[in-house]
Amino acid sequence: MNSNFTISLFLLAAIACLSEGCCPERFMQFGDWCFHYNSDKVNWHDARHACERLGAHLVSIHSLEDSREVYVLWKSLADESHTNDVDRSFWIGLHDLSNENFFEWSDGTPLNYSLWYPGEPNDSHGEDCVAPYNHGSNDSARQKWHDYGCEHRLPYFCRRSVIS
Ligand SMILES: *[C@@H]1O[C@H](CO)[C@@H](O)[C@H](O)[C@H]1NC(C)=O
Ligand SMILES: *[C@@H]1O[C@H](CO)[C@@H](O)[C@H](O)[C@H]1NC(C)=O
Ligand SMILES: *[C@@H]1O[C@H](CO)[C@@H](O)[C@H](O)[C@H]1NC(C)=O
Ligand SMILES: [Ca+2]
Ligand SMILES: [Ca+2]
Repeated sequence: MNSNFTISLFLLAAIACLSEGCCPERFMQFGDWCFHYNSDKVNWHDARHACERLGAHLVSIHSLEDSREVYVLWKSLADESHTNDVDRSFWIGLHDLSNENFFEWSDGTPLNYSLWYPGEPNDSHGEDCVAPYNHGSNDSARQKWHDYGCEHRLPYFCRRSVIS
């Protein structure tokens, strides 16, 4: 390929990134973030490592807005029949693997907001990983979290910042 042409393409891509930010391959931009959704069901540890291999982390949630953003995005990607199905939810980055009942986000951000489903977390048989429960009669109930066994296999969401 002609090198001037290559340089022009590179510049065009750089200008596009400057005006709207941009996401690496396999990510889609939504708001200020790049998201990668994988519908393959894997355990929490595999989900965490898959995100890290992509230069990202499992999503963390710091407000009701964050939660809605992720849940709405998930609904647009998942089959309609997956809503209200606990085993079709998705892993997020919250866990209490280090200290029981001390929940932390895998991306290192502080736990400054929580959205537990009533009665959760209940550490039933040692549950240490967190997902939206995806259970209830409407989206505001379904996006609430429950602790769940880390060995369960769920789809997952990775998130990283846009390339600037
Ligand atoms: C909670 O932490 C996140 C991530 O560090 C930060 O962006 C957000 O502003 C914080 N929210 C509050 C209410 O402190
Ligand atoms: C959603 O459902 C829950 C119970 O599943 C109920 O308590 C709540 O009022 C409902 N919220 C809305 C906005 O309909
Ligand atoms: C604890 O939570 C799980 C869902 O995370 C639920 O299936 C289970 O029934 C709950 N156990 C009790 C005793 O409430
Ligand atoms: Ca636990
Ligand atoms: Ca639970």
